[in-house]
Amino acid sequence: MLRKITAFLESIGVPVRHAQITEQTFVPGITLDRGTIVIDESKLLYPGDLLHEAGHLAVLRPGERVDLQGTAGDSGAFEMAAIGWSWAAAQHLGLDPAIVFHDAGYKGESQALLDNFAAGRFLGVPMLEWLGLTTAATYPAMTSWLRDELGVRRLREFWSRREDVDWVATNTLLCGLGLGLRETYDFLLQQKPSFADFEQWIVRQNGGTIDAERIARLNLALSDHGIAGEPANPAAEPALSPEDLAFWDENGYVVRHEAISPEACAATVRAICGFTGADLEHPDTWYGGPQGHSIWIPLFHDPAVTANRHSARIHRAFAQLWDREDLWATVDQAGFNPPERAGWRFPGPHLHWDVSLARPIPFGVQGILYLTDTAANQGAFSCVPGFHKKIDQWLGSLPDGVDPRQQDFSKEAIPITGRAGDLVIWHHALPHGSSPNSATVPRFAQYIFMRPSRWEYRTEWL
Ligand SMILES: O=C(O)CCC(=O)C(=O)O
Ligand SMILES: [Fe+2]
Repeated sequence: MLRKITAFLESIGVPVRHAQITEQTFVPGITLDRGTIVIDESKLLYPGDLLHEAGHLAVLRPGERVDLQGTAGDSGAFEMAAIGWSWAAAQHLGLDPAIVFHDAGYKGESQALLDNFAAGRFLGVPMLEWLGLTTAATYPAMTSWLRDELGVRRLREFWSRREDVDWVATNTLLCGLGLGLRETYDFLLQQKPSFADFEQWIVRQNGGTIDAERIARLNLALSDHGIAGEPANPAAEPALSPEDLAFWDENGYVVRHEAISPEACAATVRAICGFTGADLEHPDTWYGGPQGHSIWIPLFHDPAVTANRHSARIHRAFAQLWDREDLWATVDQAGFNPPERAGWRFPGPHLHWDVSLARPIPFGVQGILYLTDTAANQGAFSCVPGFHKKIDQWLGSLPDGVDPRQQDFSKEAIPITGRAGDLVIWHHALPHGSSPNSATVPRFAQYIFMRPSRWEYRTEWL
């Protein structure tokens, strides 16, 4: 039985070591040393105690487990969680629960505990559920035997990709964790990390910490009923005027001037130059950076780009368009579109849609933040104004077999000029793209938009 228990503990990632224990221990023959369970078989009286101690370890975060020395202690809620955990472990191993809840322990309450569990009154389950280890509906089956570092709902399913996490929830999950889609899939596919390594990578991408309040909001957003996002800032002034909103309705795009400060623009330009190796004084350095022949710059976590995603004005502008405050900022790339020259032609994106053309097209927005003044011929963002109003009807009028994505909108598209710090927001039903830069300086940009936790999405891609 001892072998069975220790093999189980090792299989779930609780380290076990056999050694002579000379000091006095709280539980006979068992002590904890930096998160490892140390067993002295000559002194061990109740092998079931191993499951209780392991239960205490299991309900702590990995970083907290290694702090444990001697005994796990027995603070109320965690004691209940450890009890619920050890009962589930006994069931899982096919052991008589009386081996765990033995007469010598539990201050004489072991029989009462056994009676409760036998009658289906499962103790400690709300706590285990809160820790993400099981659900009330499936207990004593456990979703996971060890508590995660971050405790984010659905993260384990997303990591294992054995269970389906739908596209909308995936986006909310990654936005909430401050992660870009591409970098996350690249990391998972290329590194094939353990779950613990994945969590550590997430924390590193966030500069070493993710605040607990953000995790709590994200967990609510990912629950069946939650819709939490970034909190509203009631003090923030409206970002778009009634005229702006009327313009938006009519044209399907709008420019929010001074969405970020000149200092924030300058810091972001510096970050992009740092990444690409571009020196504004020397045009030869504008080409051949690590981004290759592309205007997309995979710069996701520089402090300057992160700060822009938390701009209150940007949040307000999107909140007005969505008519709700609980939004998450996408973690998207930056942009660097240098002037065309021999050997370097504008690589696109030409006019396109990023949304499925299955009708009706749901509401959705996208955005680009200009970091320097952007003239019409400087690779400006371009779009077909007002197309959001007619797209459904236009799609319906196309003869069978005609691909809407192959139609030429170049005559109807207009370049949207702007100053440094301007945010251009457009309805995703507008054909849009960047454009060739025939000016003498590059266009610097950051792609940013915000969405609620849930949004309407067509699974069929047309
Ligand atoms: O870079 C641009 O101006 C357009 C980018 C674009 O197509 C997009 O962000 O979806
Ligand atoms: Fe696009």
